[in-house]
Amino acid sequence: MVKLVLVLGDQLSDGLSALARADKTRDLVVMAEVASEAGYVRHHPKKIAFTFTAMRKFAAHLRAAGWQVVYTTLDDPENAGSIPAELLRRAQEQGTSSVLATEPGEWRLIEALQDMPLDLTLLPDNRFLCSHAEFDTWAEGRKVLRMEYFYREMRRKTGLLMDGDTPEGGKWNYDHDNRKPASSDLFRKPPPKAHGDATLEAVLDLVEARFSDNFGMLRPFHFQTDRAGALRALDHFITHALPEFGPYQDAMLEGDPYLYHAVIGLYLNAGLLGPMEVCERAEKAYRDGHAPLNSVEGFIRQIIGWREYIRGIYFREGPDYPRRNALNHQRKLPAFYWGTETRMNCVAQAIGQTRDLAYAHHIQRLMVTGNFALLAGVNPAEVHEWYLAVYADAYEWVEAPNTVGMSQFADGGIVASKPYVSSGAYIDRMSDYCGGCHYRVKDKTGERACPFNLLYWHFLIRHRARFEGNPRMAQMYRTFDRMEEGRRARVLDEAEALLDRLSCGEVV
Ligand code: FAD
Ligand code: DLZ
Ligand code: SF4
Repeated sequence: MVKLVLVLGDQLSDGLSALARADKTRDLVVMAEVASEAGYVRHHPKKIAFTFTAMRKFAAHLRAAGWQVVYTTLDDPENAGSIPAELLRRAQEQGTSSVLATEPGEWRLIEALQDMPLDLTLLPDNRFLCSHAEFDTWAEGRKVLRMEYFYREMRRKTGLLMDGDTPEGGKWNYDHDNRKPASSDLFRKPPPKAHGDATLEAVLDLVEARFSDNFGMLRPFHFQTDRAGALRALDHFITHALPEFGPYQDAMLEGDPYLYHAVIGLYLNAGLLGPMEVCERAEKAYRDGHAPLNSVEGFIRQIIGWREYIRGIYFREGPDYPRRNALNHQRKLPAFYWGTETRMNCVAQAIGQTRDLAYAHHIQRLMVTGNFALLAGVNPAEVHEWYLAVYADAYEWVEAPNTVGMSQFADGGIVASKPYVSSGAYIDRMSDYCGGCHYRVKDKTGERACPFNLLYWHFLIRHRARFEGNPRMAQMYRTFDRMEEGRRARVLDEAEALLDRLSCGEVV
């Protein structure tokens, strides 16, 4: 019997397990642009355009390679609206009930596929380096699941940057050589822009017609949309940015959204690049003397360490993970996350860039927008929905543990050993944002006091019972307790007043 072979919008890889199991001469590949996937959050228009264009080009690529592909566009009058409904429609059309699929990256869709009245074979996603079983074996019996130890296992498993049984250079982690602040003469050639073509233009028109109310600018559209383009972006990164990747990972600079970041997350997550090929290219750059060890190790750690670890947590913790709220934060997400005015320059820069590019780098996500939401006590489910919507690389398996766990501490400390909170001083040290801000980063109280300064103490004090005993936070509590009493009261009162203004929708 003919089998339907499902290929989702983030499964655009030749070696996908469902394709590997199928018979090209008999089976039928099913791909569909559907309202349910395009609308389960209000995705950034650039993310939708990237996904649809890359899907259409991958379908053409499969056809050229001899596959039979049935492809449903979003505006097809027969479109059944969801992935399971499309599979049912195609199953009836073809007189089959057999479906081969690679496990989707979201519980939501896994459950929807399992509920279909069709004979489903769900295969492991072979594009990751660590299987669910391997992750569980590593996690079993450990009190805490720290990424650093997982990462060492992955180095041993892949052999990347290994010198026999020992890590290259004698150390596993070279982060102490990294974390340089931004200086205004930092300059990197921005990633290559995609050239327009008929497929992209048709999708841009469709997305403009259907999703122009979503937050985010569709044009100019700059992402690559096929494997050849993704490989060009990777080449560009290895040549122009990797050598400085380590030192400037945490830097932020107004007007330079990318600095020395790779800007390949969306290609990796959609399947246009594979994690091993990316890391092998980086390792070769080191062995050829083109990039130093601290940068290459730092980059490889993000991919075989963080990326695989985060996925392991998502699948190990189960479908309720995105709804966790360990700190019982209930505030609504402030409107400025969707582009209304804010006087905080760092936040305005990170969100403005997100609106224009569907991209912000890790420290902007963690220490600016994430930090503010955590300090202000925003409901993590709303923060999660925002991050899932606005970034071109966002899928729940990777976004939720980063947001709910790492950034909002809403999983109670599975991913992060302490909350990622900071006052304005951190942002000032790592960026040039504060110079152009309405607020004064040096002011701890008063009309122009930096909101991060006020809310930092408010956060620590309202969660004192939970965090005071954490050895990594004890010093912060001692610092607060050493402040003069009147000053302590003033800080907390002003923080309360700021939160009230936020609740009333005043510009903050
Ligand atoms: P680089 O900084 O150049 O890093 C190279 C690659 O390493 C990335 O492309 C990515 O594949 C991987 N990587 C780095 N850090 C992480 C991490 N913490 N988790 C997983 N992979 C990582 N990443 C996503 O891919 N999708 C998301 O939806 C996402 N949401 C995030 C939400 C929050 C609140 C935070 C703090 C981080 C989030 N990240 C997410 C992780 C990280 O910010 C992005 O992977 C990175 O910014 C992508 O840009 P880049 O390709 O330039 O990455
Ligand atoms: C992100 C996305 C969007 C916007 N649209 C589609 C779509 O129409 N069809 C599809 O197959 N996939 C789409 N995707 C990617 C899916 O949302 C993704 O496969 C799941 O979230 C699982 O990770
Ligand atoms: Fe951000 Fe505060 Fe600096 Fe303004 S002063 S840019 S709000 S850290």
